[in-house]
Amino acid sequence: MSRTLTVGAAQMGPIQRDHTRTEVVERLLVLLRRGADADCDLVVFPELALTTFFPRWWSADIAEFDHFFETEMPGPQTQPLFDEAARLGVGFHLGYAELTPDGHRHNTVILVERDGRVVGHYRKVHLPGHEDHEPWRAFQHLERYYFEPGDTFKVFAGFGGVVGMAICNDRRWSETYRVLGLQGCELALIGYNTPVHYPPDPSQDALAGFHNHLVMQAGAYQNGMWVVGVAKAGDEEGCQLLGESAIIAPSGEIRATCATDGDELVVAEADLDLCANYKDTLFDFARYRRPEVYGPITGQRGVEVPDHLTDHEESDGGEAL
Ligand code: ING
Repeated sequence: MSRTLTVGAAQMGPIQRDHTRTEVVERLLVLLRRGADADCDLVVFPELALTTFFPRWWSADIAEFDHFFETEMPGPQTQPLFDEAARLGVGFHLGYAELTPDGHRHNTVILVERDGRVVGHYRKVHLPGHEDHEPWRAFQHLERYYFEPGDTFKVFAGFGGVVGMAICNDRRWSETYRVLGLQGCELALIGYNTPVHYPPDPSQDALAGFHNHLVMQAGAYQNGMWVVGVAKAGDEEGCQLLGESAIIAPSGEIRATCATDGDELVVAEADLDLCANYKDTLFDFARYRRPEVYGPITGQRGVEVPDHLTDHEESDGGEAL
């Protein structure tokens, strides 16, 4: 029996600081219904899909931004999304800022099955940016101030296969895909809010789109998994966020990508059995991977290279460093 899923990447345009949850949930409902009309089994919403990307601002009182956080999921304002999804029989993935009852703050996503069952949650492991106010920046990227990191990558049984989740900066780290891949992940869902401008190195700005697809296509291919990357895009409070949401096959091919920076749904048929074409051949980890060779990779930049290895003379491979 085919395990083909109809997947919708539900890209969102910008959410401004004063947009209410009710306004945003209404936009999510429109995208969800479009997904249902396209016979989607699963609609993937972005990272922090309920609010503007508030870590772009510094606040000395961290609690000043608590209104951007959800203390329950679903809560009164998000319940309509859960109800409508269950009524339509469409599953969804939703990113949000989580404030736990004991006061911990996480950048979190939830995955909900077509019958309304919560499949699982994930808390962002790789928090980019900086911990303290850095006024030199055109805008802040204070995820390391507002959030505590998650501590595990998990996979879940759902949608007829093995589903994993990651968030935004996680997609830039090859370990993310490999740790999910080693657990048999067939479909990785990755929401993102990516400013096009990168203050520490503006030379990367022009490559933002290239790097976005590069890392997800590589991760998909090298681990034989589908990758669905979904943006919150457009001009948010003067900060341009990258769009180019994409549905990527285990071959690394892009099967669908958004053309706008607004609310846009793109759909693709994801045959989960296609993963085996790669997991059982080229990337048969059990047969070909050499973890005993890799060891606990502890090397780091800045290792002194002995002179004799930098003289560029022909060598017979020489001694290892
Ligand atoms: N955003 C960015 C991301 O990793 C970033 C951080 C911006 C990295 C620009 C590099 C360049 O896509 C989040 N939210 O992680």
